[in-house]
Amino acid sequence: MKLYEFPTSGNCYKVRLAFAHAKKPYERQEMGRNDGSTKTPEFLKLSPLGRVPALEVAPGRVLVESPAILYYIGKGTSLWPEHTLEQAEVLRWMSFEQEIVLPTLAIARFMTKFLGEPAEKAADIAKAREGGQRALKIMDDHLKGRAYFVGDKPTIADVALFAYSHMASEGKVDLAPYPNVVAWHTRMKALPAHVPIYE
Ligand SMILES: N[C@@H](CCC(=O)N[C@@H](CS)C(=O)NCC(=O)O)C(=O)O
Repeated sequence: MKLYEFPTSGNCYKVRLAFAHAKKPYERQEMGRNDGSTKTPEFLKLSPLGRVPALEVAPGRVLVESPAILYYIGKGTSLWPEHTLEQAEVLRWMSFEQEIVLPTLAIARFMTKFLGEPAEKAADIAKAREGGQRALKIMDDHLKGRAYFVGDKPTIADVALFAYSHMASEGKVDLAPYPNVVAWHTRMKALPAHVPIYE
């Protein structure tokens, strides 16, 4: 399988982390963030929005959207729970990640780290940081008394939520008010299969 990616993208990191936990082989194809390589007619055939991650699972068969990719990698491993209710709970947290975490923590990080906090984006950045704090509070409350988001083992929900939350400080969102999230980050990093985003 071939992963088209930006190495510093949290969405692409989720896929590498899932592959590491699932112990499945894959190859990496780095795309440029600013060279137009994700907007060529050839790449748009693979990923119609011109986005990464995109995972070529077989010649001509490409998956986009990280939740779908994580499901494809995780099914058949302990990353995807056995019981329907737990599967539904994993989907709940993956929807939360897409709808609540990406527009806040991921955008705060992108505008801070990659755009250098442009003055004209100050209001958007402040909104993204505030939204990130709300997302982290919900995660922190849920993690009280729990080791992982669903059940007692890491699932693709943990993989998805770990990516941008553990980099919150890169968007200047302080993690100190969220001790259960910080403890869960420590737990995730201590798992034998863990890989960091920056190698
Ligand atoms: N919902 C998608 C979001 C993917 C996404 O936003 N990818 C970014 C990199 S993190 C991208 O390719 N941006 C380039 C663009 O939108 O032109 C997912 O979870 O995979």
